[in-house]
Amino acid sequence: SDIHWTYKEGALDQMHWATKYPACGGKKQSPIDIQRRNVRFNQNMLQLELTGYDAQKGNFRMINNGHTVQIDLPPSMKITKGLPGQFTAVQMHLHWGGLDLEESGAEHTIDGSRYMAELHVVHYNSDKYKSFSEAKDKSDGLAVLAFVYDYGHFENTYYSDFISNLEKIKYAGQSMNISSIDVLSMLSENLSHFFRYEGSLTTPPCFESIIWTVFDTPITLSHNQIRKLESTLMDVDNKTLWNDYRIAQPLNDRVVESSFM
Ligand code: 1SD
Ligand code: ZN
Repeated sequence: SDIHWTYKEGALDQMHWATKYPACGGKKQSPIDIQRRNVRFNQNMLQLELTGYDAQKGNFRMINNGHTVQIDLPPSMKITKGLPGQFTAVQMHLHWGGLDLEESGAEHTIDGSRYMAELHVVHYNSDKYKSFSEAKDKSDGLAVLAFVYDYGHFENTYYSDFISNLEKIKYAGQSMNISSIDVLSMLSENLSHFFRYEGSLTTPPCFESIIWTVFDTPITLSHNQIRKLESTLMDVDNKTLWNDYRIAQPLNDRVVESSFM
């Protein structure tokens, strides 16, 4: 069938993903609720080394794919230390909530509370696999860096271009090229405090292939910036694209580790 998956509406909403995508019913799914009192501090956990994350010039595609806004990243961006092997960046995208309902839209929750939005920087294991598509369904295939967003008092000027570009890719399928990107500046300031666990893609087909690193320090955006993120893009049905997050999945027998006490 060509019924399209959705978050909340229609026949294939998130409660029913597993009927078409069996992995979505697995035991190591994402996102999860991170419970601080249950995480295990791992003092041997290595800090991440991010190479090529600073300002890059080139031609990068920014696309409204109907589920999110995605920026394709250059292969010169890599995680060179801190994970089992080298992981090469592929793309980054966001998940957010809804303006009307004032609903928050991060995917990972922390002690049950949900931040406004969440950034995912997706990488594949380039030591073992030739491409993202080869890696995406392998248990050691992918690594995602996740950052939550919170309200701040000031405009985050590292997001100004990104936010104003949303207008230009309003409709599902639209894309544009951007000529520079500075991902490092778009992350949180504290990269040393994070949680780590093994999980899955948070969208169908939900492959259990991701080493998740969820940072503790939120990135802040102004109210205006968050409002624009929540209200500018349209989905495939030409409705406002919002609340594109999956609810927390059972932890089952997994343990979440932390890099800090
Ligand atoms: O939602 C994304 C999806 O768009 C795609 O990027 C996938 C990687 O193939 O990853 C998921 S997520 O788990 O990074 N949300
Ligand atoms: Zn995502």
